[in-house]
Amino acid sequence: MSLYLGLDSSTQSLTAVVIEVERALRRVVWQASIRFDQHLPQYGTRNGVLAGDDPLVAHSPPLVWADALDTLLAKLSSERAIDLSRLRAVAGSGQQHGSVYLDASAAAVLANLDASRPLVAQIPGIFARETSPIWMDSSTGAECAEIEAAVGGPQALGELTGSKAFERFTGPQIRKFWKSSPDAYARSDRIHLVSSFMATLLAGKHAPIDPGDGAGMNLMDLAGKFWAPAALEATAPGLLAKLPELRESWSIVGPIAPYWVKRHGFSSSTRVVAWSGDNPCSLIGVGLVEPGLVAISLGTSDTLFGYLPYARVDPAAEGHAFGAPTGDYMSLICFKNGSLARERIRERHGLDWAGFSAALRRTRPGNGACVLLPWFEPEITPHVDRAGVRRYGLDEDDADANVRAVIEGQMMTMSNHSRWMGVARKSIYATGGASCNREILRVMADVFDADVYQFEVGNSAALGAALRAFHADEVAAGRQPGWKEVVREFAEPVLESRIVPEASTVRVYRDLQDAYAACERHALGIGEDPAPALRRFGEIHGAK
Ligand code: XUL
Repeated sequence: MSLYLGLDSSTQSLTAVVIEVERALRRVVWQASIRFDQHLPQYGTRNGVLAGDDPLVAHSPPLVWADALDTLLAKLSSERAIDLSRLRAVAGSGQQHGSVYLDASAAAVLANLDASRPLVAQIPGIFARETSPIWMDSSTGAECAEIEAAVGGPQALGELTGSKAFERFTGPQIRKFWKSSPDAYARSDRIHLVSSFMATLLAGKHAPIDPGDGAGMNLMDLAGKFWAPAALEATAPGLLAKLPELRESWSIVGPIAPYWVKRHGFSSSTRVVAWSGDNPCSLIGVGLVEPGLVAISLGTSDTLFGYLPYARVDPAAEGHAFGAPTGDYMSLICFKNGSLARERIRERHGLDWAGFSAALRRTRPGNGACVLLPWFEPEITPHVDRAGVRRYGLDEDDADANVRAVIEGQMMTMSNHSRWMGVARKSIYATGGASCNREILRVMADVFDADVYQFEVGNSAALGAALRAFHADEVAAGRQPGWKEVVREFAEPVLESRIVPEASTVRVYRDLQDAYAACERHALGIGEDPAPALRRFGEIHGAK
């Protein structure tokens, strides 16, 4: 019986999913999570991020990710839940865009770790930069403009790399680092993504970057899947020599390093597979290995994504084309104000999740023409660089109305800003932490006019990583398993979970779409007062 481990190094936690794959039996055998704030409080993170003075800056300590890896693998081994000698391969998923800067000592230190001492006691000296900018950082507006100008404009950069310049993308972050700390940049021997850094720790040697995560850097030629010279040149001097290799998602980095074998009892034949981004891994974890469906992940960020057989770039330049772990492509659009916005409303009104759901049940679709734009943090889509929640016709103290408004606002904005993807949205696969909440998914079904399905394993990124480990191990053994066969039985939605849209509510949301878009344009400073549009909506569907 073969076992495969998938790890998901996300913003707030590290999660493991172990799967067992046999011809007749396919099942998840172990799952566990380490939450950074709660289990490793000594790093001082809040929701996985370090506090700072500048609201546009978001950094995390890479040591917390390394510590979580040691802690989680110790748990896997000590619980004796699985027979580690049967673990054939491990792959992983990392929050996208975040970068880790290692100096020239890293390779030797990681290859010679002492198994009698914790990992984090041995690696503080390998970093050329103590903290890592992560995807929530939006402090690189100037660098985005400079990079776009150098390659011939946003459209040209989008066509080359799959996205125009985005503040959280790794290239603009590297450029900012080079400009502000040229000496530390010069000392950076290797610049990893979160994904390739974690794979490096497991393999004890520098791991490659895959095209799924590589496309989130504004540095990779999307069509050719190689580092794009024009983008590198526009970003920082000498960058090519500092980047890991780009290799296919099913590449084997090597056997697991002796540290993990001696310290936690892993088998020295366990293979480490290249890691990818969390969204590319989720694509596999929800079984989107052919065109025609979209998934929505409700996590720290909310993302909407779909498989693409070819690279299709967003003409409105709000979204992205990434590589997919199948070797093809995926489209994605990201909303920063996901779970943290839902939690802010929940906490502000003293509700638990049951109370939050009850408020959704008590309130009417359309919310009596009360609208909320949930920009608790600067937003990625639409681009908002100054945080500030905007309310239209909505009393800040009305708990029920604010609960419905935040969910309707999130679903409206996802629906409106994802039309460019040009994929059918008749069925939506819901994943991520909040996808267990059926009241939230009811709003999703009605706003998108689509059937919505849930999955048994909520963490599709970790499951997708485990499935990728299985796939890569098969490829390494000389077999070529089809992706439908790889995901069979694991990444299939629970059919009985289907939520069907209600025709009368779909009509309400169709009418709200214009009023919502008017609020958004007004809040962005590019549109008129939306009061008349909201009044018209209220006259038809009822006002507060
Ligand atoms: C995607 C994005 C986020 C991160 C965090 O572009 O920025 O979804 O991957 O999980």
